[in-house]
Amino acid sequence: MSVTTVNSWNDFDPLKHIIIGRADHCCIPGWEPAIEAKIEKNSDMWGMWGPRPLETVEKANEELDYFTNVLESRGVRVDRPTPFQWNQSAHTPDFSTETLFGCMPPRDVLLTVGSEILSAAMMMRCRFWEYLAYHNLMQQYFDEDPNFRWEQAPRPRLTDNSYQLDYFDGITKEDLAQKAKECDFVTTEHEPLFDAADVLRLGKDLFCQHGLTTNRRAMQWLQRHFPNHRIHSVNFPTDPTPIHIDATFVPLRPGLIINNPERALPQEQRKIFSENDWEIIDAAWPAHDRPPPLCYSSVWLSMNVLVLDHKTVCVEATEVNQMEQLDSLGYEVIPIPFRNAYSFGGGLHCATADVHREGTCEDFFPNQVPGTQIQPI
Ligand code: DAV
Repeated sequence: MSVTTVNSWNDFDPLKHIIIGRADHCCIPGWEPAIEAKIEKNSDMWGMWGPRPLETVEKANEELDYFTNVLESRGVRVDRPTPFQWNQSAHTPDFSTETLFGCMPPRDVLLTVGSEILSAAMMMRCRFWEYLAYHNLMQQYFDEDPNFRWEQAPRPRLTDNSYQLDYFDGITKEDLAQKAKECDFVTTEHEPLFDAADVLRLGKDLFCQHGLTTNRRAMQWLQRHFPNHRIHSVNFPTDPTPIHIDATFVPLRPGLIINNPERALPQEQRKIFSENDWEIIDAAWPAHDRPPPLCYSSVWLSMNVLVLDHKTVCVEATEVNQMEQLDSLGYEVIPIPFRNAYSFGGGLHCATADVHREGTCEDFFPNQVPGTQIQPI
């Protein structure tokens, strides 16, 4: 047995090894194309860029460390990335950014599929170099696990061609909602772009959220890259700025998914689930009516839970409604204080990336139905 095994096919089989992010030196990004999708013009972060206030970094790190300790006390191996000084400008031949972002939400960057960890082709310029914070860990896994596949999606160029630069000009809430319904997003189809957190892994089937962080071209790339998997495109038309699937559509165990009631999966896309006896239920309502200060995400981080096995789940400690729902579904619920960490890019699922869960690549959807699957081109 090697010291390290990279192997994870879904988000619910018994967890053995995981990466938890760090808040050190995290920055609020300056203007770049599409930033309005993450930082709305009326948000407390608009126009404010550079290092986040030190006391908020310290509080977030305390919560991330506590989360680490809880998982370790349950026998899970936890690794942490190596933060950079994110408050520095960066350049490629195609673009420059004033600051980088951070390495709090590893889930956005690292996609684990079986024995492979793939760093994603992310659409934000300030996140272009973020994968380097995980380089030491990847090198270590490569040295320790002879089966580990250390992979990288094509590095995007992120020129102005990758964005509709006038997308947010004078846009109203209604326009934005309409555009989202039509899958007209601020990012274009110029090159494959995806965040790993848009990919829901269910064994042989990978369900990708089509939104502003993941385009169709990326799904075609993923279909060619994973020829033994079926890549599906799903979208949630009532979400005006679809960023990551893990506060929208969250699997709890084989056969059960919670769906954000404000972002329902359309009927025609539900078929593949119902035809294979998967139940989709509404997630509980968030306990808060607004996110914490300087936060990119919505109140729906309430459902961004980390499942440890089919009977155990970590939930943010103040999300009483979500805890109650999971309790009534038969889970042992472990409360984890995480509101301060939310601001840095997400909840308990975002803040982690799988390295090893027990289990194999199961075929949960033997009855394929037309509608969602990406056709190879
Ligand atoms: O609802 O703001 C957050 C997902 C972060 N990974 C939301 C999506």
